[in-house]
Amino acid sequence: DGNQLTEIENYTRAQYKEPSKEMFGAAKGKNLIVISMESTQNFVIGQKVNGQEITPFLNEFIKDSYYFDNFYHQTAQGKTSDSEFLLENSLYPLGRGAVFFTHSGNEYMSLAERLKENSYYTAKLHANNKSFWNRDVMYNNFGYDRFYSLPDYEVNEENSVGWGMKDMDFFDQSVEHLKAMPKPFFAKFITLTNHFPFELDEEDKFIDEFDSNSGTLNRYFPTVRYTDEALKLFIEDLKAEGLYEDSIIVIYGDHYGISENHNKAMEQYLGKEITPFVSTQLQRVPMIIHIPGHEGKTISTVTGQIDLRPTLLNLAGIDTKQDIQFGADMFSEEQDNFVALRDGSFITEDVVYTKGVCYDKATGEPTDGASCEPYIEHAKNELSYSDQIIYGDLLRFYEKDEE
Ligand code: GP9
Ligand code: MN
Repeated sequence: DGNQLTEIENYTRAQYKEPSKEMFGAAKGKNLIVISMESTQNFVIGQKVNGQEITPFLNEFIKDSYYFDNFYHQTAQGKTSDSEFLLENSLYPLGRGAVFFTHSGNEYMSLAERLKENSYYTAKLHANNKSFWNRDVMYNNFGYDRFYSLPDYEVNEENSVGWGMKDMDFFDQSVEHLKAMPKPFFAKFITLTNHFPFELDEEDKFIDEFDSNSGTLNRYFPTVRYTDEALKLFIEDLKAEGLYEDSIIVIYGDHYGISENHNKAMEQYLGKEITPFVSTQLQRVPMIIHIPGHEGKTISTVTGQIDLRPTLLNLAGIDTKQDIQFGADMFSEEQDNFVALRDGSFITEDVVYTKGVCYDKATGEPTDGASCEPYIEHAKNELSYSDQIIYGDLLRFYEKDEE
């Protein structure tokens, strides 16, 4: 009930982190282009396979952007939809099932809604069936002005592979949609080609497959490389259309692509044993924010998808102090360097806690539990408060204070 919400509100407000003065409003009035990269983990960034770069475009783009190299996905069974849920609400997805299906009728305070209140046009772009993951229903709830889905694209045999439309064609056709949108817009893209089972046509293979006992991991590298190329062409198009200088561009990975079933092959690629510590570190996904006129900078604060909403709103110059959310602005000087994963694992500056074992980050070896002890309760509280909001549909009781 309402009292339960008050307790949670007190908790989230106590966690509130002041935005960085320098970054607050840095993207005010600009278009916001957010791209969710299917199944892209951070271990491919800056790396090679068979002597060939896996993400040559992103490696260059990062030099000119803010790059968060300790950014974790926090998704569970809802996969891509969970990452969307995190972005919109700064709430944790559920431990079981997909909240996009189970709680699509709840009251939320979405990112899209807040941007709309501040006169942004809001759109989702994803060339798949609109009802996949119950997206059409959930996007309506989140208040999106428009969902460009399958019927908004010309999809044929030629420009499809695997799950559907190829990323290059998707971006190419999406530029026309962008041009038609009122400004400023918030446009959220979801790529598709780098999805299990990682199929590609011959002409789209820019690098060779890896050679291991896992066909999945072997094929993963060329499909990641393909999406990297698609992003490069998209950015070139944005420049040609005069949209690049007026937009901030955010690119991040939705969730892992290579599951623990492929550990043997991953060990071969990484050249090291995959302990639970390494597995947890592999849950990092790329996180890149490009702001025109800003120099590139790598930021190693421990952050996660839960932090996207406050970060993006603050960049747009929109205050979130009164909002119920579990993340914090990633540029804040007060950032607490703490990320809870959905399974109760957590990461801080010094430790990784997973499957009941506390690891020293510097050595990757198990360490005295005392270094993790203070955070175990904190991780549980985070997840449980967020779950209470979802299960009780508590945001319907939320009332904004008078300013
Ligand atoms: C489907 C795409 C993939 O439209 O977003 O979803 P996933 O299987 O990664 O959750
Ligand atoms: Mn996905």
